Amino acid sequence: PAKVNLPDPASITEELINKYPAKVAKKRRKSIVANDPDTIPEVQANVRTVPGIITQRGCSYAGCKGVVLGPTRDIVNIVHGPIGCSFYAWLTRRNQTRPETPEHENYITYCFSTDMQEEHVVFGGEKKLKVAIQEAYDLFHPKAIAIFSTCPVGLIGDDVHAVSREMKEKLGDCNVFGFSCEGYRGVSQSAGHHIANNGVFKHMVGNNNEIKPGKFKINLLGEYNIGGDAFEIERLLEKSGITLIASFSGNSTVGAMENAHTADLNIVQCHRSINYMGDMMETKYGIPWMKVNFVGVESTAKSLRKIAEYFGDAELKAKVEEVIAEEMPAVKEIIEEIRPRTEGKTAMLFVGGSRAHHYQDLFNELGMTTLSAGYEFAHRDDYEGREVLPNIKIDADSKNIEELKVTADPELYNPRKSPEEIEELKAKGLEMNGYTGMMKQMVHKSLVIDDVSHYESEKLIEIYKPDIFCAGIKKKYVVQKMGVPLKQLHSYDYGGPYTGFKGAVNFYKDIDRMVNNPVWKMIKAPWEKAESESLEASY
Ligand code: ICE
Repeated sequence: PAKVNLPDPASITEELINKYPAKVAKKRRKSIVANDPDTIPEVQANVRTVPGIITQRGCSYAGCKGVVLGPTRDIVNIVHGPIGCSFYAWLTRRNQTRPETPEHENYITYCFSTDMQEEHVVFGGEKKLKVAIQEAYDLFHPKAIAIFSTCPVGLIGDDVHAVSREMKEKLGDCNVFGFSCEGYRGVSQSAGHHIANNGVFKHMVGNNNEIKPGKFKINLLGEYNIGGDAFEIERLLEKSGITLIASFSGNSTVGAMENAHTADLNIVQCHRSINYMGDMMETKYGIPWMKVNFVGVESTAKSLRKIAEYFGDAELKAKVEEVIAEEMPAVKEIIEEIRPRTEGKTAMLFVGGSRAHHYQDLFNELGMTTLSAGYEFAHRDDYEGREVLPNIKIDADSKNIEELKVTADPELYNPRKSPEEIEELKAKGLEMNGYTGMMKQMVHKSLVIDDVSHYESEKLIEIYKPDIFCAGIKKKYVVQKMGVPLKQLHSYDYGGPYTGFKGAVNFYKDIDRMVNNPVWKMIKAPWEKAESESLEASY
């Protein structure tokens, strides 16, 4: 990264919190830390947001239905709850999918809800849910129907699991399963990820034992195909001769997930939402997992090499090198053209539980420095890059993995690598089940902030005046009115893909256009306006 002279983080922290009441300031201070990549400090994360502070977080239902299950095209996802919960989650995540033919099932464009009314909240909604499942089945005859509980469902005690079991039995050829992912569970969507993983693992993985052809078989965990990201990764895997058994869950199907236990390696792209699945598959089936990152060209090349290293096959290694050598020149050409215009510029990233870290690689490639970054709902290990025991228990099924170890069926457990082989791979620098973490990649004195509040982000912009701010729709227009372009790193603002080699080129071009657009200098931030300038006068 370029050398920048960062202001003193301690005084900035004070400026960010000095307007808060003492108790709030005390709590927020623990989530705002000055980075030291050599001696990584502790960051408070995954704790309840202080009421009254405007957070960017979502809820458990969003994490379960929207994030993990939503991208699978042939599951009918029925939301049990008032219509708003479903309507406002309808296609907003830009997860794309590509059915084999136009006739193949694709329910992603639909919005299924039980449309719960006051009457159902008072007298119970199970009957209505059964009718909805029957109706969806009669209309579509899907392979699977998943039920998602919204807040009122938990409050009134509708048993979505019992209804699912009953309907599964009744329908016979349709897998029906439910999730207790009421929005209020846990402190953010992170709890919903875990609930989703447990359910997908329990109800889907292992249902289809068919052995697919392929020498190097993997699953791609935590790639949800936003803006077509998964398409680019699929292209690179295929070109390298690596067989993708299942994706969880971008551009994926029920059939693929049911067959996932036949793969020999799990690679994990999103480091927050799905590591549970990696752990469970390793415990029950003996499939090792490792983190990868297909955001950034250096990381993409490294990830492909990691997969080749895991399989240890000379031919695969050669093929991967060939692919990298073939793809790189086009990227180099663009970066050489763009970098002189982006070099030395600065960025801030406040996104989700994984991307605020991964996208720093692309900014580094553009010669840009990240001044401040943070996640909305990640856990301490995602920041600190080391094992951290949970400082707060949030997951309904957090015992799951331990239980699984006890009940793992020895008949199913087939370790793909012996413990000695795993140790050997680790010695070679392969981070099996490793901890990554954004902080060791960030510059000294940069500010790391968990669950940044709206007020804090406005202050940050005022103090640092970054060249670009990365967050989501909730911040976009506020930030842009301050004269700073905002790149949405959830939905990509209609752009993407940004993964792999082709995606990196898309990202470089988009960022170049944004940080070098003169229009931003024409907007005056509120604090730049003269006292006398009235609001009307600026329009
Ligand atoms: Fe993982 Mo928005 Fe995806 Fe991450 Fe996760 Fe969410 Fe997407 Fe964001 C996601 S699964 S929906 S990479 S919940 S963009 S953690 S917040 S950074």
